[in-house]
This record gives sequence, C-alpha cells and structure tokens, in this order.
Amino acid sequence: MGKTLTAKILESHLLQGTFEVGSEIAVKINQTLTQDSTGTMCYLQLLALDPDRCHTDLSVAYIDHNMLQTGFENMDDHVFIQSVAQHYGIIFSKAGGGICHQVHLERFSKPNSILIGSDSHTPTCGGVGSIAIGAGGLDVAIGMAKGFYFMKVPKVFNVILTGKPKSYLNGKDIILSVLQAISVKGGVGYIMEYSGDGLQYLSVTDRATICNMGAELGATTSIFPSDEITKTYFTQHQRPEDFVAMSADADAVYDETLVLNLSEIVPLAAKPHSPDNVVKVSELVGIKVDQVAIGSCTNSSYADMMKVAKILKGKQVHPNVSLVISPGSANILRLLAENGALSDMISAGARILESGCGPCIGMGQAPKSEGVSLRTFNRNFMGRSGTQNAQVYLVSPETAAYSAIDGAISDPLTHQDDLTIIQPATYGRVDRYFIYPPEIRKANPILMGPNIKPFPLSEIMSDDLTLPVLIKLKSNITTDDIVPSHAKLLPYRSNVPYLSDYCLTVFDPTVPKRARALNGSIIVAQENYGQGSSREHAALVPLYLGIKAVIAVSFARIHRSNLINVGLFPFTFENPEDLNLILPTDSIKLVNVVEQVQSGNRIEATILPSQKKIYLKLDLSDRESEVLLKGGWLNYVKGLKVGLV
Ligand code: MIC
Ligand code: SF4
Repeated sequence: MGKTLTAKILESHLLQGTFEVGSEIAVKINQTLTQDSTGTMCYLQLLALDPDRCHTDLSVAYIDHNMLQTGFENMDDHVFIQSVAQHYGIIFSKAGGGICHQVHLERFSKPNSILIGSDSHTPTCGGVGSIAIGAGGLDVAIGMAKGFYFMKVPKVFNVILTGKPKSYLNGKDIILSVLQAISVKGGVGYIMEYSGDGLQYLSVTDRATICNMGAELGATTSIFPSDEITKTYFTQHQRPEDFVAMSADADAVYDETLVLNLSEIVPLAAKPHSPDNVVKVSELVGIKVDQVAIGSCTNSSYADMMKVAKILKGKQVHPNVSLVISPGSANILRLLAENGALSDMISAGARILESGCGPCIGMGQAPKSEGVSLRTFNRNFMGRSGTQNAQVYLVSPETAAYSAIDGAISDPLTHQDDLTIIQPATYGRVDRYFIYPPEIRKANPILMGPNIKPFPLSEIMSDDLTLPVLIKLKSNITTDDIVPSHAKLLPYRSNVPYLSDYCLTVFDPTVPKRARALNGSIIVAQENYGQGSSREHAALVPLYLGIKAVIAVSFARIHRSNLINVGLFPFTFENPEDLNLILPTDSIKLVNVVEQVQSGNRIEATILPSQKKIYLKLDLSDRESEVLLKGGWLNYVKGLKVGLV
C-alpha cells in the first residue's frame, strides 16, 4: 500500500510510539519558531528547562506581533527574548524583519522537515512540503530543549485540486472554498494533504496561503508536495540546496477526500464572524466599506503585494476608505521600494505599515463603530479587530484592492486588468534584521524587565473535587474570547496575573472575580472549545484563577494540549446530550479522580444539587495521564532525555 506524504515524513522522524492513527507518537523536531506574543512565556519555560543548548537544526525567535511599544512592557519582552536567544543559540529576528511565517517560508523552510512553532499559523511552511505544526509555548520550549514533540497520529485528508483556476483567483479563494465545504471543524484530527493536476497552477506562496488558513479548519497542519514549482522558489530565494522533491505515492490511501475543481472557484469572502461563513464576493457587491487591510501571514507575499500595486497604480483609494498595507517581510518591502510598486501604493493614498502582524491581532487600525472592514487575514472572530461591533470580511488581496478603490465590495471578476506578475529571477535578501547567536552562548546574561512575571505552576490534582460551574458557554469559543488580545492587552503576555482580569469577560465581566473567590471551579462549553490561536495563556490564565477543568462537547487540538500541559482536565461528555443536564448554577462532583483517570476513559461525575450522574471522557495517552496526575508537562518532562534516547 502506498504512503501519504504525511506518513513518509512523520515515520522518518519517529522517535517513540507506533505509527497508527490516533495513537501518540514522539517525533524528532528539525526546526522551531516563536513569535513575541507567545515567545516570552515559551522562553520563560525554556529557562526553567535550561538545556545545554538548543537540540534542533535551527530555531528562530521572531518579533512581529507586539510592535506598538506603547510602554516599556513591549521592549522589555523583546529585550528578554533577544537575551534568551543569544544565551541558547537561537536566531533572533528583530522587529521590522517581517511576520514569522512569511520570513520562515522565505528563509528557512525545508521540505521533508518537521517544524513546530508557538503560533497556530505555523502550517504556512507546509507550502514547501514541510510538516509544520502550531503548538503551545511549552511544547516548543521542550522541542528546543529536548528535540522532540509528542502528537497523536492524525488521519490524512486528501484535497484533490483539478482544473485551471480563473485569472484573479488567489490561494485565499481556494482555502475559503475548502472552509465552505468542510467548516471550521472539518479538519479536526486531520492533516490536509493537497494533490492533483491543479497544483501546477499554484505558486508556493498561494500554497502557503492555503496551508496557513488550514489552521481555520482545525487541522493539525496542511501540506503540499515539493515539486518543480518549489524548486524554482528555493532557487529564487538563493538556497537551491534546501530543495528535495517529496510527494505521496500514487497509490497512497487516505482517510477522507475532497475534490475541488479550480476552474469552478470564483472569488469568495468569509462574512462576519467566522472564517467558514463563506459566500461568493458577487453576492456582496455594493456593500459600503470603511476600511481595507492588506497583509498578515496569510496574504502578504511579493506576488500578493505586486498585484495590489498593479490594481492601485494610477487610481485613488476611495475618500471614505482607509487602506492599510503591511508587506510580509522586510525583503518584500525592499523589493517593492526598489521596483516602484511602493510608490504606486503611496500615490493611490494607501497607508504603509511596517512588516508585522499589525491590525490582524488588533494592534492598531481598529475599525470605527459598526465599521465594515475587508481584510486579507485569516480570522474574523467578533472583536478581534479591536472593535467589538465591527463587521470584518476575509477576502483576497485582489478583492480588497478593487474594493478599496470602489469604496464598496467589488468582484475582481468584473475587472479587466492583466495582473500577471513577473517574478524576479532572484529575490535577494535582507539580512540585517537577523541577530545570529554568538559562539560562546551561555555567557550572555538573561535580561528580565519588571513586566515579566513568573508563570503559574499547577498543583497535584486532589482526589475528590466539588467544582462550581463558573460559566456555561456556547460552541466555537475562541482563545480570543478566553484571553483577549489587542493593543491594550498584548503588552502583558508575560504577565499572567494582569491578563487574568480579562478572562472570558466578553461574556461575563464577573468571571475573574468569581473564579478567584471560588478558587476551584469548572468551565462548561459546547463544541470546539478553544479554537483559534495557540496562546497557552488561554490555559495559564484559568490555572491562575483556580479553575481546575473544562467540560466541553469537543476541544480544539492545540488548546486541549495546552490545558493538559498546565495540568487542567479537558473533559468531554460520553453522551453530549448530558450538557443539557448542567445548569450554570450547578456544581460538578468528582471522586477518586486519580484512580478513575488511571483505570480508563470513563469518569463518573455527579451534578449537584440534582444528584444526576453523568460520565465524562478524557481520551488520554499514557503520557498525558501521567502529565495530568503529576501536575503538568514541565514537571514531568524534566526527567526525559534529549531525543528520548
Ligand atoms: C493569532 O493569530 O491569533 C496569533 C496572535 O498569532 C496567535 C498567537 C498568539 O495568541 O500570540 C496564534 O495564532 O497562535
Ligand atoms: Fe500574526 Fe495575524 Fe498571522 Fe497571527 S494570524 S501570526 S496575528 S499575521
């Protein structure tokens, strides 16, 4: 039986376990990346592990999220990360160098390698045939310190792309089409593997856009084969030696299949407030637009920027629209400056932002009240833009640029411009944002400013617990809901006590105060709890507030791991209908927790005061149950050897 590309890479990196769907394996990590908003916590944990050096081929610490520097807090974090990078041998990419995923794709991504990153959009590098997985900061710290990563063997979902796309079609329209077909939960438990004769029309950056937004499917990651198009990409980026051809066997067997005919896909948009709320752009034409934001790790490549510049050339941004553009990397910005495209953007009236996440994570450019914002980004969760009642639509750069000129949503298919981009023979490089680690590493001191507070540690779980329900929540609760992220809060990513005042306050402002007073409570939720980002703060903050467990119908992958990592129980229901038996004023009683967890996957719980019995599940691997019973992954991992040898 032929092998999938996923199986080929994971099996060749296997350190422990059996390669069977659903069972837990440990794999060797080649590369790690961090960004600054999850990086401080990750590096505090690396300090706690204090390895002799990084046990990866390459580790990079990017500064791209938190760049407003409204107070000393941001710079404290950045200086801290730089000092840790120098200490352990990690490449440091300074603020302005670009968005981690775009820069990593350009400079360091490798086919047939495994990358883990403390950001949910790490899968972007799947565009060159790398298994690139988003993980919590602790898992990434462990990757650096010990060279391994534990994961459940996912199923493989084959997306077969056939036919030739229409001109004006962007990778964004293709991934929106996948989201329309299978929803924000459709990728849970899968790696999305792309194949088919349509691949020949997709550039590496279009593929990267598709892999990037695979995170919105809930998928573990997404991957494309590395082929002649990948080879050209590596040559253009002056590192042909990093190319290796990789693909699935022709007779590979997949767990699930979706066929998409590219010739039938038209420009699409995700309407407020979910990336899978997808309709044709043609159905939205005429809706007045207040703001257009082009960039983010999804759509900020050279080709995307050049198409936008072509559309804007000689035109004027509509008087009622604020157009902001953030190129993905310093190198792209340099190329745009050199070839005159930047001048076309500025002449049209665009605002040029530095290369970073910016408005995507609410760092500035919050829309006006009830404003309509068109964004080329990947998430349009309510409030993420910084304005709770803004209406955010996710679109391609082509749709965004035409709409910015028209002042209303505009369908690229109704325009006649030739948007063909001539790729430069070489992209050149900007190297001066990288600080490479010195020869003598550990001699460099760690610099920790006053905003950096110790992270909370869990205690060994008590055997008998009666936990009042803190809050009962709906489906698809995001980590943005659990610990919001915007210009006012992002500076406190290394300060869990400060962030704890905002936990779930979008639903109920009394949550932090009540949780503290109870010092032992439980969250109840419907499906897909913790979707979205990899921020482990969404687990650390509840831990700090004394919350002991979450019962949900289902969990998003990274968040479930983050809960286990910090020692919080991610229970699911044996019978999802039992959710309806729990009232927001009830308590959940658990007895003999240790014995119940050790003896299997069926945990009896009693709802108080009704005394109704329900059964909960944990679906833990042996390692995960040890981690929970020993009070968290950090405690337990210290005893494991580098590479598990
Ligand atoms: C996001 O897009 O939500 C973020 C901000 O990049 C997060 C990381 C974070 O919360 O710092 C992510 O995607 O993991
Ligand atoms: Fe940055 Fe937005 Fe990408 Fe997250 S999704 S890494 S905030 S650009």
